[in-house]
Amino acid sequence: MQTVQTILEKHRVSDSLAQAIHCVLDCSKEISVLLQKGAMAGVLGSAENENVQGETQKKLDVISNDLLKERLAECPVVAGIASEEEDLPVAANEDGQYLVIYDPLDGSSNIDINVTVGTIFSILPSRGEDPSKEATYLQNGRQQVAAGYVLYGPATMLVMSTGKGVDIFTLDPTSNEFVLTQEQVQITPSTKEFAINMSNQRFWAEPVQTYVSDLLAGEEGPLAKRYNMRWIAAMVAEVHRILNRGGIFMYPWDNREPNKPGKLRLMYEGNPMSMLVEQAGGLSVNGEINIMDIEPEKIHQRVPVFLGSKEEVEKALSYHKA
Ligand code: FBP
Repeated sequence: MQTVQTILEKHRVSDSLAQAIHCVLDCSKEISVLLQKGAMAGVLGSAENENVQGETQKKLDVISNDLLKERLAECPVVAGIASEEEDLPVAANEDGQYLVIYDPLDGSSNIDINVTVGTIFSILPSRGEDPSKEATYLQNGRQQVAAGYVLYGPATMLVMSTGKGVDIFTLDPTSNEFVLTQEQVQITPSTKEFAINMSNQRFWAEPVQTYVSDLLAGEEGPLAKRYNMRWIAAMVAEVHRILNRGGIFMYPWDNREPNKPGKLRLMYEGNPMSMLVEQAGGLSVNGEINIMDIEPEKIHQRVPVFLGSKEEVEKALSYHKA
């Protein structure tokens, strides 16, 4: 039985980075218990507050955010944190080597209906810069030293990369240990499955309109293939499906708010998921370039996302270049 620590040692990950990762994972185990208790623990429903994105927070958004913030602040190797639920970065330990950026509960709209959600994390080097300053965190996705998510579904699972491939672990409820269950996962290059919120179709730009209508045209259409569709409304669950059986996940720009490039956030959704997808042989782009090559300008900036099976994402990209 191989645990997270076994794999971190196998990949020669430094003790300090391992410490930061274990801090995130210990919090995720507590979040998993809270989600399983749900209404019994009185943690379902809205918190009646709005976050910096103008979204109504769920009670568990706030609880999981505070738990991670408190624990990471106590972890000596962590210089600072940034979160979907925090307007500004939070400085932690002056001598800390790492910045931890996270989405405490991705897929929040699923919490009250007992559907899969997850915690997404991205770890960057602090470079001795001031962790209370937003600029310190504005590093492109290729600077990530680790990225992953914990999926709270029928099983609680961890998917992680430290730049040496992607490994998947399952939380053993008996030992409360994440145990390795899939090693060095690779995404199939081609697929017959796509995920996009079709209800936004009328707002999409022409390349996405054309590509998606060709997907829907099936065998008789220009792509000459019958595609199936999925939408779980939780990016963690979509990416997990793609790591396991291929596919393409899209959340494109749309003209509802023309100046807002899509819904998903670059620093704590786009970049960590892109590191996992690329490390597993897939592709992740914004319609023009690889997401991890984008130079960030703001902690909460948004990014259009097209990720998954390499050949299919290249196909989607070709519609943008046509
Ligand atoms: P949160 O992190 O606020 O939950 O938002 C992101 C997200 O829930 C993604 O996980 C998911 O892919 C998408 O928004 C769902 O969007 P929509 O509500 O348009 O279906």
